[in-house]
Amino acid sequence: MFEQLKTRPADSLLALIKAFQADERAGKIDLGVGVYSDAMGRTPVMRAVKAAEQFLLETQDSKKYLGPEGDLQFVRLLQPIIFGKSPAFGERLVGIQTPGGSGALRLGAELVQVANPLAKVLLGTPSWPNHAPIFGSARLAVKEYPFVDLASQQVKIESVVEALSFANPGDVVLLHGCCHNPTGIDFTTEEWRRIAELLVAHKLVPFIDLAYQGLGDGLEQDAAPTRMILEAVDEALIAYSCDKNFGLYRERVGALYVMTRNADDIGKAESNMAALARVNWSMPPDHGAAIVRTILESAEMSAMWRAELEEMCERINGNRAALAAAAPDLAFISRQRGLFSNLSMSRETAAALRATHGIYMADSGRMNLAGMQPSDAGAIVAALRAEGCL
Ligand code: PLP
Ligand code: TYF
Repeated sequence: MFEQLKTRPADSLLALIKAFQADERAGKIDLGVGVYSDAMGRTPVMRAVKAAEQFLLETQDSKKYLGPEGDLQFVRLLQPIIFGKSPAFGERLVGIQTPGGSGALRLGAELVQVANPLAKVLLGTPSWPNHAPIFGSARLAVKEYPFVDLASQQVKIESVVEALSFANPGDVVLLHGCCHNPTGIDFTTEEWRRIAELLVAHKLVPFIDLAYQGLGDGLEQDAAPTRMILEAVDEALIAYSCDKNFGLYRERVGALYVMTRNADDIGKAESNMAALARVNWSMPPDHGAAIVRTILESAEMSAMWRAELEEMCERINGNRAALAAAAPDLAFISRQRGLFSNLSMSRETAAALRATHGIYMADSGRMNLAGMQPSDAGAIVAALRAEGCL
């Protein structure tokens, strides 16, 4: 039967990892896949993670099954970090541990499909390349609309307003909670307010993807739009990832939270989330979530984590400032947040930046600002000039 299969293209972002490794030039710069690297160019295991792993090694006395919900203490301890202390949505919120933010997106998509198979998912483009395939493979119709104009690096707010205004009640709106991937362009507070009003007016359900909390302006600031949206609407989904802000990428740590209209619906949502987890992965992998739980249970380890996350955030914003200072045309980079900015360029130009200059960014022109050093800014700007991008 396998002869029936058609060969499919590799994920182009993940393919960049191999291409970069294979390049033997000394001055090569990796602005490809979205992982953080430090001033030494390493993606270290965070200090608090090492401490928690040590603690788990010494104290964990069983690896018996936890169940499809995973580590519920992990899910509970993340809640104040994401949602704050407001009791407003407390009893209408239920969460489940998932394999990464990707697992949360998939589970949330399937939950929507079960609850309302006719719901369309509105997706602003460009977006993370996995968004549309995840919703599509959960058998939901995806409706894309232009979100950003890369040439001007501006949100197309009228396009967003139009997309939401013409949506049907019950349609789902995918929103990046902070640190938009791939553009680094987040809505202003004013734009978020307008979106909240449209969600309410047209009875739309926000599905917030929060994969980079703490890597934009800090934990609290990065959560503010999510909290504001949740205050405004009746129902919502939140796909959360700890893979970037705890540096746990390959451990696959995330959670899906669902906010229901009233406390009566909580049990229904909870039982469906567990049932969908069972048919997808039965139970999520434990180790990464146990690390995060251990950190959040300890005041000392939490403080270590927060301090290192702040260092990471400052380093990224320092790299942004260095690029902006090296070229006036790149001033917008210092106003954008998170790991990414997306320059407007052709695939050929991105390929030339790799081949001629050893500067690896996605074919789309997306660059990972966490992959450079401030001292690389001059070389990056020179290469962009040589290829006619500036
Ligand atoms: N959502 C966005 C916007 C992302 O960039 C990523 C990155 O991988 C994810 C979700 C998924 O995160 P995870 O690696 O936890 O599955
Ligand atoms: O956008 C990125 O680079 C990260 C990592 O299929 C990633 O989100 C990229 C592609 C993919 C999974 C993770």
